[in-house]
Amino acid sequence: MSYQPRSEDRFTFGLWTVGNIGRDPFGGPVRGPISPVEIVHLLAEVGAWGVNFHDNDLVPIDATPAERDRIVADFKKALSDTGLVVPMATTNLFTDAAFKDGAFTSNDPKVRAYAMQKTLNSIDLGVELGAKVYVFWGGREGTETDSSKSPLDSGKRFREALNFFCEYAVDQGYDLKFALEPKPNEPRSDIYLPTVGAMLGFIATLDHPEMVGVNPEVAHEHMAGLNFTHAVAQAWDAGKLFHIDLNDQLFGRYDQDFRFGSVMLKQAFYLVKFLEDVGYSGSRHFDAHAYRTEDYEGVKNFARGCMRTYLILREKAAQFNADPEIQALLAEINTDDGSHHYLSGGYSREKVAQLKAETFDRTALGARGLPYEQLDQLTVEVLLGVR
Ligand code: GCO
Ligand code: MN
Ligand code: MN
Repeated sequence: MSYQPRSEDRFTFGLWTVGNIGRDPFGGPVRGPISPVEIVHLLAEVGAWGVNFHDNDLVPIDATPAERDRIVADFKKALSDTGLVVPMATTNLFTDAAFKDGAFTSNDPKVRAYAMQKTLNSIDLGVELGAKVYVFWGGREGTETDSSKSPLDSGKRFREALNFFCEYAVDQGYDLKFALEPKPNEPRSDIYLPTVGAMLGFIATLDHPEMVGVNPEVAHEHMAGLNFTHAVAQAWDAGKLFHIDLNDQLFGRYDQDFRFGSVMLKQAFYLVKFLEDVGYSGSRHFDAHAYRTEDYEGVKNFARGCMRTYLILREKAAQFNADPEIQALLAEINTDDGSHHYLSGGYSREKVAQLKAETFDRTALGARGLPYEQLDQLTVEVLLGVR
C-alpha cells in the first residue's frame, strides 16, 4: 500500500494552515510568508484535493477593489493550473481590532453591522470560487468577564445573524450550507456554544435548521477533555456533519493544532474508523500547522503526514473490521437470542404488560464477563502492526 492521497479522499488544507508562519504569543514568525498562489502549488505538490480560506487569507483586509480582482484572478489561475478545488470558505472575524469583543455578539451595533457586511462579501467570494460549505468559527464570540455581556443577548444576536445569512443564501440562489465550529476557549477566556452538543442544540433554534450543520474539530473537543468521536457520532446521527477539522491535541493544553494523529493515536484511529464505517463523504480538512521548528520542507512533511496517517488508519480500520478474532469477540459481546426484540419499534400497552410479567436473573446478568480487555489489546496490536 502506497498511502498516496487521491482526489476521492477529499483531503483539504486551509491557506492559513500550510501558510502559517509560526508566530506564537511569545515569538515572531519563523517562516517567511508565501502567497496564496504558492500555497496552492505546495498543496498540489503534496497531493491535496482542495484548499479553503478566510476572506483575508486571500484578499488583505485593506485591498482596493482592483487589487482584489487581480488577487482572485491569480488564485483562480493557480487552481486551474493545479486542479485544486475550493470546497469551503469562511470569514476572518477575529484578527482585526474591531472584533476584539466579538463580531455578531459584540455589544457595539456598528461592529455587528460591519461583521455582517464583511461576512456577506466573504460569502460572495467563497461562492465565486466554488465553495459549497461556509464555516462560522466564533473565535471572539465570548467573554473574559460575564459582567460585560448577557449570554442571552449574545445568543439572540448570533441567531439573528445566522438567520440573516441563511435568507441571503436562499435569496441569491446560492448552493451553500453553513457549518458552525465550536471551541471552548482561546482566544477568549470563554467562547459561547463551546461544544458540538451545544452547537447542535442551538441549530435547532434557527429559522433554517436544514441549512446549518457543524464543523467539529478534534483539538477543540480535546481542549475541553471530551471524546471527539462521540461528538462526531452525535452530529452524524443528527444529519449535521457538514465538515470536519482534523488535527491533534493533548487534553488540557493550549490550542496546539498538531499534525493529525501525532499525539492521540488511538483516538485518531476510532475517529477514522467511524468516518469510514458510516461513509462520511465530505471534506477531510486538516486545520493544523507545522511545528515552529520547521522550514517549508518541514511544512510539506507535516501536510504529507496528516494525509498519510489518515490513510494508514483507514487501512487499520479495514483490518480491524476483517480480523476474525476481533469479529468473533464483537459477535460474542452482541449476542442476542431475539427474545426482547418486541421492545423495539415503539410503545404499546401489550409490551408494557409483557415486560412487567418477566423475571430477570439479576445476579447472572451482573456475573457475565465482557471480554473488553482482550478486544482492546487486539485493537492495540492492530495499531502497533503486530497482527
Ligand atoms: C482555530 C479554529 C480556526 C477555524 C477557522 C475556520 O482554533 O483557530 O479552528 O482555525 O477553523 O477560522 O473557520
Ligand atoms: Mn482550532
Ligand atoms: Mn478549526
